[in-house]
Formats: sequence, C-alpha cells, structure tokens
Amino acid sequence: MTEPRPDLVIYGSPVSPFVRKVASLCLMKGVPHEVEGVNVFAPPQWFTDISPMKRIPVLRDRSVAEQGTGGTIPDSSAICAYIEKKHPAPALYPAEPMAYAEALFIEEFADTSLAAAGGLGIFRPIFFAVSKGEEPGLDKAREAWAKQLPPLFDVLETRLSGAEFFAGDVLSIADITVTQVMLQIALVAEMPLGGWPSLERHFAAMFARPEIAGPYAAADAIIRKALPSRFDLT
Ligand SMILES: N[C@@H](CCC(=O)N[C@@H](CS)C(=O)NCC(=O)O)C(=O)O
Repeated sequence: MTEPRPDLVIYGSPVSPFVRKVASLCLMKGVPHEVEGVNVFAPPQWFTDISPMKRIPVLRDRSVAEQGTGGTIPDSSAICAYIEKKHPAPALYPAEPMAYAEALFIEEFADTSLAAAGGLGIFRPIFFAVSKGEEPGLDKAREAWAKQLPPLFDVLETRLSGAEFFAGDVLSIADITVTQVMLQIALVAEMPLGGWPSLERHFAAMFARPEIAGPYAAADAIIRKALPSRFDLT
C-alpha cells in the first residue's frame, strides 16, 4: 500500500542545517512530511516566488493551499513555530515562560552566530571548494575552528552547565537547533569537543536520537560523494 501524500512539504536539501532542523522537529512529533529538493543557488521561479529571502527551507502546507504563496512559510523558526501550533504534542517548546524564552534565544543564537561560524567559516570554505574541484579552504576553516567557535561553545557550555537540555529541563527546539547546526561542521571536519564537557555530552546524546541522526545521514550521503573523509582542523 502506498502512503498518502503528506500535507507538509519542506522545500530545500538535507545539506542545509535549517532543513534538517525542521525535519527533526517533524520526526519527533511524528508529523508526516516530505523533503522536496530545491537548489537554492539556481532556484526555479516558483521557488523564488515563495522565498522572499532566497533561502531554504520553505514549508508548504498543502492542506492550506497547493499553489502560490498561500500555505507557504519561509524561515525555519517560523516553520517550526507553525508546526508546534498545529501539532502540539509532544511539546517541543517549554511551557514555563522563562524557559520558553531561553529556548527561543538558544534557537536564534544557533541559527545566527553558530550557523555563521560553522557554515560560512568551515562548511562552505571546505565543501564548496571541493565541489568545484578546488583545494579545500583549510586555512579559513582552521581559523574559524580556533577563533570563532570557542567563544560560541563557551556560551553553550555555560547555558547547559551539566544539564541534559538547554531550556527548562525538557527537550526543545533549542536542543534540536544547536545539534543540527553543529552537525554542519561534522559533515566536513572532525569535531573534538573535549574542552566543553557539557556540550560534548549533549551533542552525543542528541546525535544518538534517530530523529536527529536520520536527517543528518541524508546530508552525509550527499557530502561523502564529493568528500570521502573529514578534515582535522586542530
Ligand atoms: N534564518 C533562515 C536561514 C536559512 C538559510 O540561511 N539557508 C541557507 C542554506 S543553509 C540558504 O538558503 N542559503 C542560500 C544563499 O546563501 O544564497 C532559516 O532559519 O530558515
């Protein structure tokens, strides 16, 4: 028997940490969804029309509209907040107000500062160069690993300070987002986290979850075709 077509379509690629973040949230909630490939660097017109910031992911909820901008949501944070409202159980945003705000802050911190350092500083200089048949930008990546990432990891280490989760002692969007964004580095480089023991434990425990590891495996399968092994940045 074939599965019914899911209402939710995530446009993008699992190589994007923001696409994986949305996919992980759907998997943790048991929400049927599919990822439909879009090359954001050479997008078709229909995608440009629904992605004002020319970014992936964009979500379409087919139960709202099948065409046009109706029923579409750009930006992973807006998408995840929508799915939480539509499918409240299990909750992936803490109920307690301060913990809720902490989760939103950590999500934003990961989406911006951490994603810039790991994505623009490490993933892109290595993978984009190798994809074009050029030498990997290891100097830039090593500089990012040595200088940009440590203060960001320090923030995460302090916020965690031995706890299992970032906000309110519950699994939340904060844990999902930090892990998928950090995994962008792991796609191309070894990631020794010995200097940040709480973060190292959190990262390992989150990666042991199939809802995190599954979307990452889809990205890894794509990356390994061009880059068989990971670099040591230390
Ligand atoms: N804040 C956005 C960020 C999305 C984003 O930056 N996506 C990247 C892929 S990882 C992208 O589309 N980049 C296209 C480009 O740089 O032109 C979100 O959370 O969805």
